[in-house]
Amino acid sequence: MKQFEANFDGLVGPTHNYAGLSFGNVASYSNAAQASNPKAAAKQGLLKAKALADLGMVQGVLAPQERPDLYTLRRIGFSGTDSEVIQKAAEQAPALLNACCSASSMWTANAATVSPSADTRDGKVHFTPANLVDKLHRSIEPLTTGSILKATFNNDRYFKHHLHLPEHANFGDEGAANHTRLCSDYGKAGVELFVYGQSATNPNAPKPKNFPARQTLEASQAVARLHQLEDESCVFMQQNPDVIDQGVFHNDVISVGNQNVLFYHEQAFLNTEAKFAEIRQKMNSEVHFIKVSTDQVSIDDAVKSYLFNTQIITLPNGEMAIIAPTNCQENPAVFAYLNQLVTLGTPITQVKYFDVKQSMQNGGGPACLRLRVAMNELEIEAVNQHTIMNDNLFTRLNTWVDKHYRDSLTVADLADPQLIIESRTSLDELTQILKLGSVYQFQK
Ligand code: SUG
Repeated sequence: MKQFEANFDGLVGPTHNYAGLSFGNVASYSNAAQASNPKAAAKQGLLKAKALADLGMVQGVLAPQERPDLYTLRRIGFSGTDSEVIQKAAEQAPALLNACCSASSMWTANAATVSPSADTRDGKVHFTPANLVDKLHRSIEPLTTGSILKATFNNDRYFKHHLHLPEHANFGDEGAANHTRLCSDYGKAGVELFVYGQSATNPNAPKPKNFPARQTLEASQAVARLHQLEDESCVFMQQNPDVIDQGVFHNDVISVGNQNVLFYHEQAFLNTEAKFAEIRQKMNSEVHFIKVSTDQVSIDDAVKSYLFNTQIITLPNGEMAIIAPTNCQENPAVFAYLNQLVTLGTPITQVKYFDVKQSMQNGGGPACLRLRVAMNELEIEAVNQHTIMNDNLFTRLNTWVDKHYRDSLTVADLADPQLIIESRTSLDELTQILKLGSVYQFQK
């Protein structure tokens, strides 16, 4: 049976804005209070997704969440009509209103951790939504994420959906951004590499000094248990706390893997050699570890360009391509490195650049915008087919964005009561296009 790795990109929601909500994420902080362009952001995302579909990849989309999140605003004591709730929050607690308006569900690498059926004991594809407890604006995502995943992967025979982990810092979980699957072939059992920022229950373990470590070892272990993974096919590796303190808030800002390739910066991890030996032993087949040294690309350049927040994809002809943000072209050291990389004789033979600057300005590159789901043909057939990208869906989604999205949004605009009406109208239409059913129901 044929095996694929599908990418499910998050559609950018109509409230995409720059509110500086993510301490430790350099781009989010440095672009705070700039005007955003939700329409351009959504279209940049659609172009990338469509280009991957045109390359012969299985490409899907995941719906955004309803924002402003009136359910949360009411839960924390703002009452009255919808517009009164928004007005009171804007006057009394603007920071809380901002947190309830973020379109951050677009970064679907943080939606969930996914284990393909080839790795799990019950032979199902497992999904655990990330609890995202480290950031208030993201901690309100997981319940709706779970609904959207169930409506997209809506077949109990093939897909197993778990509840997100307990909402406590000990179980801080950021999903697939800290999870990489290495394998010889998508359909064969692989090694699931969980990269964590800190161990919550060991006070003596290394941890960053300035910025938060969003992923704990305990969360990664819990996900591995839930997903019925064998110990012999899991590796738990710690991120280097020094790079977290330089703005590497997720592992996918400093390393990325695909099949038998792990592309990483030499400063990415702790105990690198010992852990790579464990990966080699558990893989039992060849692994290409492609190391980028500090001399070639500094951590600062890696964080600014998002060299490692690229997608490595296997094209239908078996070659691998890197899907990079145009920011990599604009950074001389990174561009020189990528030009050289494709000549080194590794499986990576080409680089394709995409402008995703609207997302990049909030710290989200190409890899943040997608959730990877390796599936066989039967599993792909069991996915909600209305979410799969093709010419027709691309046209419909572009028309939908043109109709509903603004081309400028400032933080001050978040107090506009019209925004929730626009958001609901657009999402009502989207749920019909994607045939999702009532995924936002509990938020009402
Ligand atoms: O969680 N930015 C997101 C970016 C997530 C990137 N994801 C991965 N690396 N996989 C975050 O920090 C910024 C929102 C704001 O400031 O308005 C934000 O949430």
